[in-house]
Formats: sequence, structure tokens, C-alpha cells
Amino acid sequence: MWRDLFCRPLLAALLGQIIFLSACAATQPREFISEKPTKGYEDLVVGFAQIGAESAWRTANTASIKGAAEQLGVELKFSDAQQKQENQIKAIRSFIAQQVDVIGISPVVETGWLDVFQEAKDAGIPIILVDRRADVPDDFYVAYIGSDFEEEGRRAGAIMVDLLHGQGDIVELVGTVNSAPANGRYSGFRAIIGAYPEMKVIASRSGDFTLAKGKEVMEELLQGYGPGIDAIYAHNDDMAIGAIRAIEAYGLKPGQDIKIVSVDAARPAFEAMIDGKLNATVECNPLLGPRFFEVALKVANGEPVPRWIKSEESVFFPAEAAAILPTRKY
Ligand code: GYE
Repeated sequence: MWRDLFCRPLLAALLGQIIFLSACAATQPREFISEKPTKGYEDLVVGFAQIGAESAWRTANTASIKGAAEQLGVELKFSDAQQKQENQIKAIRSFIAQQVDVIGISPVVETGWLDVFQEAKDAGIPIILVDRRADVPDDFYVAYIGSDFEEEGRRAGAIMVDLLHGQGDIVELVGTVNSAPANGRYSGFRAIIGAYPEMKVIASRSGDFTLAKGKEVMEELLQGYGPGIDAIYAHNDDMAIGAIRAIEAYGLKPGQDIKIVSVDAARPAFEAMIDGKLNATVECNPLLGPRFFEVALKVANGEPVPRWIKSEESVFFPAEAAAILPTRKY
């Protein structure tokens, strides 16, 4: 009797448990029982195809990527393409051959990536665009981490309108021809100043984002236009600083005789603003390393990531430059 009372519920419970467990196994999602373990940073192998070392911005960007890899324990294969697209293409091919988990690239120019991106796709290696975009279909990369260059151009345009009171002759120092930041900063600027018929871009020349070329181009423009130039719009700080040197050598006062607006907000721009030689700088954040590896890890683990991880940026003027300089990280 007592046996019956005791054993029946026990047997029923046992049976119930067996039925429940076998039902669980049958409905278990595949990933759950897959043998592929979740990767951690220390398991991650990442290739990064950097552009080069053309500017203060780029130096800070490289330091951010290398520093984050080291801190997180990621194995980073880093390539410096010395400004050449063909070197970046070679770097991607070598990353594919080494079977890295994820490839990061800052494409020097927007076009010409289809073939090599297709090769990465065929090899099943995801690409993350960092800093600059490439002109490829959406399914050729998993995410873009970087700035809104059009917006930076619009911000520079609005500052220029204020500085010139809606009237004046501007020369533009363009970044690397056909690069995403040069394209966006070019068109964003025009979207604003286009509403002011008395504001004209009288010359637009590439200084390839370097101080040396910015100086060289500015020397030529001063030969051509001299004091007729009211303002300079430089697509980065380095070219603005090159232009400042050319203007001083020419005998004019940068920041006064010729107003200057640039992009990046790197430390040398703050120093130039403190000296009264630069009128404003539009921020572009190069410190993308930690975010890049965070996204790379998610991608390697098959987790979803946003299509565009946008940098938050500001604009800076001479009045606040001295107070802000000590806090700048690049
Ligand atoms: O503004 C410039 C650098 O791609 C946003 O490249 C970057 C640009 C940056 O050389 O200084």
C-alpha cells in the first residue's frame, strides 16, 4: 500500500521528466547545440589595411587601432599602404590567404574595390569599413564605422558664411581626390554656401591631405590670386597648417588677412587657433580602435551590428582653444 502511494507519483514524475527532456532536445535551436564556441578578443585574428601616415589624424587613428588591439589581446595584422590603393588591395589578399576572422579597411579612394571585396566575400571573411567608405554594394561589407563627411562640409560652410558675412573669394584645399572625406566635404560645403551668390570658390585644388602639399598648392595659389583671396577652406588641419606657412612666407597674416577653416580638430589646429592663425576647425574623430574591435568581435560571432556607427563630433573656435587643448586626445 505505502509502496503504491510512494512509487506511483515518483514514476510519473520520472516519466514526465524524460518526455520533457526529449522534447527539449528535439526543439533545441541548432546554434545552441553547435560545437562552435563563442570567440573572445584573445581568439580574434584581424587584418587592418591602413592608408598610410599622411596626417596627424591618421597617426592618431593608427595609434588607436594598434593600442586597442594590444589592450584587448586581439591578434592584429596591420598593413600601411603608403597612400597606394594597390598596396591596400595586396594587403587584403594577404589577409585572405592568412584566413583572418575579419578585415578592417580605410579605403584610400572610393572606387575600385569590387574585385578584391568579392574575393573576401568568397572566402567568407567579413569586411568592416573604418573611417572611409567604399563605393560597393551594401552586401560587400558588414558595417561602416566613421564620420558624416557631408555634415562636416556643411558645418565648415556655415562657419565660412559667418566669417565672411556671406561675401568673399574662397580657395579650397581638397583632400585626396576621389576619397570619401574629400567628396563629402566638397559637396557639403557647397550645399551651404550655394545659397550665398556673393560667396565664390575661385580655386579648388588637391593637397592630398598632407602639410607639404597644402603648402605647395597654397604657394601657387598665392602667386595666382595674391591678396585677392579672402578665405581658405582646407579639408584637413595639416593642409591648413601648410597654407598658414605659405601665407606667412608671402607676407600676409593667416587668420586675419585670409580667414581659414579646416577639418579634423587635431592638436596642431588648437595651437594654430591659440596663435590666431586659424579661425575654426570642424571635428572628425580618429579614435575608432576600441569600437572597431567591438564590432569585429560581434561579427566574428555572427551577431548583428548596425550598418553605420557614426562618430559624434563638434566644432571649435579660437576663443575656447587654450582651455580645450589640454583635454584633446589627438
Ligand atoms: O580628415 C585627414 C586624413 O579619412 C577622415 O584622412 C579621414 C581623413 C582626415 O588624412 O586628415
